[in-house]
Order: sequence, then structure tokens, then C-alpha cells
Amino acid sequence: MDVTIIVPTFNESLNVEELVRRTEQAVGERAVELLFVDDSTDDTPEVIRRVAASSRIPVRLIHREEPVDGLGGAVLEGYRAAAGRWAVVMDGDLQHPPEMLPGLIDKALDGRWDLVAGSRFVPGGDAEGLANGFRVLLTHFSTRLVKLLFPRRLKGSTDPMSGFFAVRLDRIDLDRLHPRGFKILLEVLCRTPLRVAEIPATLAPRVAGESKGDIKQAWRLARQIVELRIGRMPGFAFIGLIGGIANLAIMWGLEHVGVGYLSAAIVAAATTIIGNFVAQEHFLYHDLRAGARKLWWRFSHSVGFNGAESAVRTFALWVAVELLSLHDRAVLAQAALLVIGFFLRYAYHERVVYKQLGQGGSAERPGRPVAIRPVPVLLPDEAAES
Ligand SMILES: Nc1nc2c(ncn2[C@@H]2O[C@H](COP(=O)(O)OP(=O)(O)OP(=O)(O)O)[C@@H](O)[C@H]2O)c(=O)[nH]1
Ligand SMILES: [Mg+2]
Repeated sequence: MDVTIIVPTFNESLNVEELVRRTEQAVGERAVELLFVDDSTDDTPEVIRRVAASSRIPVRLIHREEPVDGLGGAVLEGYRAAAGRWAVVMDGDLQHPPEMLPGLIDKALDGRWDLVAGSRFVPGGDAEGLANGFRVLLTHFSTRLVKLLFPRRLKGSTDPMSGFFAVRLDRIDLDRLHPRGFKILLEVLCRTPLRVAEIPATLAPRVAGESKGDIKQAWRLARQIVELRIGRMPGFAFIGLIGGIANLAIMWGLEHVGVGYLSAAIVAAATTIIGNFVAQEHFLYHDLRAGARKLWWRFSHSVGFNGAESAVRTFALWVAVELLSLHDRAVLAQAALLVIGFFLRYAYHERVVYKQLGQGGSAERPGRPVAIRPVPVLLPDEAAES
């Protein structure tokens, strides 16, 4: 199977039949399957089963009785169950005309790309189907914003919020995608270095059925962008804070039993530096350990950088206070230096200590094997029975 076309559906019973017919027509002899991931509360699953019975291409259905993580969760579920090497995501309300499929699939299969996205903002593309003025504004604003926030990863994309795209499944790590982010393309692009191409895409007006809430979508997008951009920073800050408190507690305890203050400070520092590292390894970067350098390397670089940072910070404080005569602002200077030090340490751990080897040149990067979730094809007999 070359391509799995994943169609997330939420109450799209009026659109399913036309979608399957037009998809069959459009894809011709290409080796594709259709996979509906359905969270509907109406009769959409029954309609899918009925239409599948007479479909020329294989149609499969995952109906989620307890949908988790909405649209994003549905697409991830589709990725996990896809039989194709490539997966296309296409809306179930015919806003993405299935006639665009051949262009997308053929470009995907020409072997030069890891991801091919339909863009509304290249010549030949068209976003006329955005439901209202608010949507138009939101789309343009958020596209600008994410391009500003992720200049490197989104360099090759003019429409990172598009919902119509194809990705090579062995190039992405499904465990690293956060399904809560409902703009899955943005999620994929920001988390993985990929060779990206675009084709012009049309966003047609919704054919039938209801449009989903606007404000809620804007809110979810905002949360997704924050999560993508600052990622593990809150966790990093939390571990640092706990470490700071532990440091003081240890020093206080040691002094209490008669240890000199310098020895107490050294023991406290050594203990918290090691404690911080252990906490980072176990709670914050546990998913990145396997792809990063060896344990001793991570340890020595983490501890080495933290040690160097605090030495440089102390020196900088001395420079600020003594040479710039900030005697009455020493605490303020220390606060500013701590903030700068925090960002430097965070960046160093993200970029160096837990850098994923094999990222950068995506061509040779072996993706993780994807556990295929078996979902039976809706064969004519079976569909007729149910
Ligand atoms: N499985 C699943 N599909 C969803 C969910 N929310 C939306 N969808 C489907 O995802 C596709 C895109 O959603 P739409 O509601 O069309 O989103 P939109 O195109 O931004 O907005 P409108 O068309 O104006 O509603 C459609 O096929 C929906 O049926 C969900 O929670 N679960
Ligand atoms: Mg739609």
C-alpha cells in the first residue's frame, strides 16, 4: 500500500458518500486506502459502512466511542493504523476537493520529499472557503505569527496551518507529536526536520453539515503554539526551583550539625547539581534519552555547563558591583544574571545535552517503526451485515 488517506470525521454523514465517490474517481489506479477516524454522534459510521460496501478502493473505519484529543487525536490514531508508507490527511466535509489528491500523491511518491503540503497561499492556491471574516483574519495572523516564531522549521512552508498534506510515516516519531495540538501539520513541521514541498491547494466552502466553534479553535491554536515554542521550559524552571530550595535546606542542615559554611555550600551544590540532572533525566527528557548521546556524556556536559555558568555568573556579579559601582543594586544585578543564566542553561540542555543524533539531515534518518493497529477493511459482506 502506497498511501493511506486519513479522513477525520465528526458528524459528516451528509458528505461521506460524495467524498468516497470523488476519491475513487480521482485516485484512479493508485494503490491507496481510505481510513475514516470517526468521533461522530450521528449516523456517520453507518453511512461509511454502507458506502464502503460498494467502494472500489479499500475503506476502513475506526469509530472512537470515547474520543480523546479531538481532531488531533483522531489524526494520530489514523497514523498509527495506516497501512500506507505515506499518509494523507483530508477533511471529511469536502473542503479539500478530492480532485487534488493525484497532484499530492504523485509529488509525494516521486521520492524527493518527506512531506508534501497543500498550500492556499501559493499561486494557484485559494482560501475562498474560509467560513467568515474572523477565520480569514485568524488564519492570516496565525500564519504570520508561527512563521516568525519558527523561522527555521517553517522556512519551506507558506501554509503551515493547512489541513491537507501528505507525510512519510517512517520519517516522523508519533510519540513526539502532541495530539492536543489540533493543527497537526504545524506539529509535524515544528517537531521534525523534513524535506518539504508544496502544491497549490483550494479550500472550498463546506458542502454540508455544521461548522465547529471559532473562539475555541483560536484558543487551542494559541495553546499549541505556546507549547511548541516554550516546550519543556516550565518543567526545567520547576526542577531548578526545587534544586534551589534543596540547596538551601542541605546547607542549613549541615551548618546545624557543625559543618563549616564553605564545606556545607560545596556539598549542597554538588548534591543539587546531581539531583537536578537525575530529575531532568527521569521527568523532563526521558523521551529524548534514547536518541541523544551516552549517559556519561550528558552528565559531564550538563554538570560542566552548570558549573561554568555559576562561576561566570559570580564573576559577572563581581564585575557589575565593583567595576560598574552597582553596590546598592547588587541583588537586582544578581536577579538579572540568574534569569540570563536560566535561559542559557535551558538552551544548552535543549540544543546540546539532549540533542537528537541523526537529526539535521533527514534523508538518512531511520524513523521509528510504527506499531500498526489492525483495523479490518470493510468488505462488502461484512459491511452489509452490520
Ligand atoms: N474524528 C474527529 N474529526 C473531527 C473532529 N473535529 C473536527 N473533525 C473533522 O475534521 C475535519 C475538519 O474539521 P472542520 O470542522 O471542517 O474544521 P474547519 O474546516 O476548520 O471548519 P468548518 O468547516 O467551518 O467547520 C472535518 O472532516 C471534521 O468532521 C473531532 O473531534 N474528531
Ligand atoms: Mg471544514
